[in-house]
Amino acid sequence: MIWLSDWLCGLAGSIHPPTLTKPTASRVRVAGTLTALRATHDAPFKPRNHPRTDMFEDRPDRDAEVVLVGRSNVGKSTLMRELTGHDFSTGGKPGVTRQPNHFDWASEDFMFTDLPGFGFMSGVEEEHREAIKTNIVHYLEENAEHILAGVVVMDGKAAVDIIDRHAERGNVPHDVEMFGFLQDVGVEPIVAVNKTDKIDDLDERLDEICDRLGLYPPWQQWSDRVAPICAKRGDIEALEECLRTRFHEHNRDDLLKFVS
Ligand SMILES: Nc1nc2c(ncn2[C@@H]2O[C@H](COP(=O)(O)OP(=O)(O)OP(=O)(O)O)[C@@H](O)[C@H]2O)c(=O)[nH]1
Ligand SMILES: [Mg+2]
Repeated sequence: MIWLSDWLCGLAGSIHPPTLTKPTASRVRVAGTLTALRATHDAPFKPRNHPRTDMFEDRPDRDAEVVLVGRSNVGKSTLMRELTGHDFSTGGKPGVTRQPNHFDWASEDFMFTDLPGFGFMSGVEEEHREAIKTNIVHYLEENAEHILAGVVVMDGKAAVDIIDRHAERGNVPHDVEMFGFLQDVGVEPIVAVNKTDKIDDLDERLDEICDRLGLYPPWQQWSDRVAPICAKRGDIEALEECLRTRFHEHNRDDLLKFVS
């Protein structure tokens, strides 16, 4: 079980005994220095891409949303590109996305959101990273009722080692924490295991990831919420299938066209 207080406490929150009291925390605003690219309008459904300066006030008023979350540099913005057909800033160093990239359609009450990464970011002070993380938490919490899917993107090559390293130090690993946090705010997570091109034994790795998240292996049992993808090569079919299932469960078959 993951707690907001833990999440707000440190880079990888310490393990605390469960509490039934939902902690409160003051909202921290981030002064944005980077803005999203404005996309050209050449895709179906009249897409609109908003430059962002604030994680809350500039959120488009959309009733349904799919959110991409995860550590920095795992490939969220690359995946966003594949989902929307439009370019977003990506990079070899963590911390490229500092403000949410929203992508919506003028005629549709739906959007994809690519959130800034958390964890290590090159050239970013810890205080600022904490502020970004706090904003992410509040964004998810405040918009949970609109979020049909919280896609936790992981670097399939590195995730298990990072999780185990944090756990050995007695900390709650970020990915595990985010997975539980989404569940706590009522958003069932989907795990997109990215960079599969760098993984030798994919089944073994997916089983390990499931194990760390408390999903009893084999991973195939969780194919409605664990999706191996390679965003860089445009191989995101497993995730799109998970999203189609999720939309259907939410009686939103009208959104299937966005993931097919
Ligand atoms: N090998 C491989 N690299 C990938 C894949 N997807 C993304 N990358 C690379 O991973 C790096 C980070 O990608 P981004 O999309 O910027 O990652 P991000 O999660 O948005 O990063 P932040 O904005 O810093 O949180 C880039 O160099 C991408 O080209 C993939 O499927 N395989
Ligand atoms: Mg990004």
